[in-house]
Amino acid sequence: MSKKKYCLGCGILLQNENITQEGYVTSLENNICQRCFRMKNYGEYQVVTKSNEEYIEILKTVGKTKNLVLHIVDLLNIDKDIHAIREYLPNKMILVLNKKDALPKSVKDEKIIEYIQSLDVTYEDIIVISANKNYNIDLLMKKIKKYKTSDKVYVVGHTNTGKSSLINRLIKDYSESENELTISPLPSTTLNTVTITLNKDLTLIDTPGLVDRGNIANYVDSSMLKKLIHKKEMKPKTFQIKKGQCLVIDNICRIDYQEGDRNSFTLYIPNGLKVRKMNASRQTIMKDLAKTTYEMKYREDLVINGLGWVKVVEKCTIDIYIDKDIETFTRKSLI
Ligand SMILES: Nc1nc2c(ncn2[C@@H]2O[C@H](COP(=O)(O)OP(=O)(O)OP(=O)(O)O)[C@@H](O)[C@H]2O)c(=O)[nH]1
Ligand SMILES: [Mg+2]
Repeated sequence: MSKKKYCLGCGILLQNENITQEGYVTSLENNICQRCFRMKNYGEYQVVTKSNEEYIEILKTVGKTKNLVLHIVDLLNIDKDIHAIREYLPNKMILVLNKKDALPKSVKDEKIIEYIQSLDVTYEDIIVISANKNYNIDLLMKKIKKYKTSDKVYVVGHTNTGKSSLINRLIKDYSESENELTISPLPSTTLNTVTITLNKDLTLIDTPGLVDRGNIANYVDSSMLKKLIHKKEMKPKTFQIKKGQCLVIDNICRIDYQEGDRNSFTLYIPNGLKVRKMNASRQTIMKDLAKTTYEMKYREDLVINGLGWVKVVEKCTIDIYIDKDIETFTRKSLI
């Protein structure tokens, strides 16, 4: 019997028997599956729905090792429950806050770290990086060397936080390897653990990531998905708003200002999305959207999972109309 072979892009077991199943290749000579091939070469994305039970099993296995773990968090989408992953892992961990390039340049790393520390997290260290723009990668490498307990280091986090992008960056900067993991704007790109040997002292293990059902990326078509990508520094949009007015973000959601004094709303969302301010009475309710009411306190963000957030300065009451599957929540202002 031939030896099992796994996709070098996403970790799935390769097979040449069923074209509709994950891991399909026309020939077992190939090193990457057809799905990865299409994503890498044509930017054609194919959604795969993963269950979290599988990922939790992976985390438990990681938890049994004494190896260092990098917990990758997307700064544009800080997990509502940042502690969830930590609960499975007694390991030494570094919290890696990724995608700094997309935040306004005026936001200082120290401020972000202070904010995260106020959430009562316990890590050996916290670092702000950009995998795409190569920011703080050398410093991260120093920290990895400082805290690693063996040559193996695991990379975990929610889906889409940039785990594979970070590993690709480390491959480019610190190894001779030509290997490249598959990355995409869709959640669940990586399907299984993938082991990458950077050098004789360091092997990184990529993992698929915890699925966030409430993330907008699960519910939009590929043209909108492309609009949600942050290629450059975000340009926040500020609106002065009063009772009876509303903001409409593309065809995604509508936020009504129900109660409160004159206020200022700043939107931290991808640059390509259109925002219109109008009178709520003139705007018919967008079809099939669910309404949620929030009592905003002084300086809070209304977060739309996977899209961004609205910073609200004064306390007020707002209604948001959005697809019922997309999660929204409030937090104290990040910026
Ligand atoms: N702006 C910005 N985008 C990034 C950065 N790192 C990753 N991304 C983007 O984030 C998206 C997800 O990247 P991946 O590397 O596939 O994320 P992942 O955590 O491996 O995702 P899964 O395998 O699905 O769990 C892609 O669109 C990346 O281009 C970064 O430093 N800055
Ligand atoms: Mg990945």
